[in-house]
Amino acid sequence: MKKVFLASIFSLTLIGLTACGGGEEADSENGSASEGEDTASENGNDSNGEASYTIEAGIGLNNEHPQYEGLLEFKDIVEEETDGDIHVETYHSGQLGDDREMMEALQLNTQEVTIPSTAPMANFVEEFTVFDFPFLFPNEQVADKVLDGEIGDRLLDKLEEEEMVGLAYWENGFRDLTNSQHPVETAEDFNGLTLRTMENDLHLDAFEELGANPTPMAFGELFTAMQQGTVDGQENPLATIYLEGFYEVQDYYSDTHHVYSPFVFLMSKQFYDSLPDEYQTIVKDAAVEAGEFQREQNRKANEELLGSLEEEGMEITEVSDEARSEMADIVQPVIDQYAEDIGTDFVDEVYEAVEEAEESVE
Ligand code: TK8
Repeated sequence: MKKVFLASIFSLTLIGLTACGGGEEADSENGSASEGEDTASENGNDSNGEASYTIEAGIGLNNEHPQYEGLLEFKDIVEEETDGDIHVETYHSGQLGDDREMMEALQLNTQEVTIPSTAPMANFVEEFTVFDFPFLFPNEQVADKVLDGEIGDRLLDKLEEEEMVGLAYWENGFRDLTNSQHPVETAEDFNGLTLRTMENDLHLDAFEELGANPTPMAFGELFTAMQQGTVDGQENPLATIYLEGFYEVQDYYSDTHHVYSPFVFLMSKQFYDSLPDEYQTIVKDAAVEAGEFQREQNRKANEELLGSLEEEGMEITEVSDEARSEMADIVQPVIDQYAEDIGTDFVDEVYEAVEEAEESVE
């Protein structure tokens, strides 16, 4: 059953009209959104006229993030492989809306591509919740194997019932905690912290179980909420924390690595079905190839940026394995509840796939 909300239909139509009417376009070269002056031709977002198809691709993170680098790679591959017959326009920093709004726009076919985290996707296909189970994946290599294998494919297939096509898994990364109050070293340090979470019930319940006061919020509202003290903290991968400038409004970072967050490269099913078979293969292969590039760039950024956070004045706390396993024990009842909700047989298969992947990457 399509979970499209009437209120959203109205707002998305407005967004769709604005975007189609030549709303703010991202400058894919130097990253500033162009407003007023027509720089569309310089930033590659102009429609070159001869294109039979135009893809409007929107993401929530800014143009410095590996997610946008990956999107530009996708654009280059598709435009080259189709000799420009498919034209890709890229929009970053939530210019087309937040994750949930952009997924609804794909359902309405008023936008063609977005690349959300799996957490908000659980509001459309609840089985995606499993990928947000705390401490499910021990490392990126195991995550790649499970996501790019039969389990990952099975979940992508479920998206078609929601008018979306999942073309590839990209990487958001291991999520870490930041806050403005005090260092977080153990589970009890979560007590009383008001934390923004993604719009995902599992994340909400898990942080509540840890003693925090979680509040769900779209990513686009997060920086202001931290700046105004509406929330004490948030959790995101290191690359996002640094490249979105969270160090300007947060003082403490803890490498909790509590969830490995995948991105999913999504396309409107109506648009995908409108493409000739040859072009369907091109966009799918491009999403996979650009995803491999994006994972590499993301891992490089996450390795290099820890020192930069410290240089920007954040206090870095390394969380011990003992503290992590205490956190895992505390949230286990929440995991068990959601396993019941989405199907314990399926969840058991996912954990078996993780174990098999662990053995094969050792
Ligand atoms: C960006 C979001 C972000 C996610 C979050 O659109 O909401 O915290 O981690 O990457 O998808």
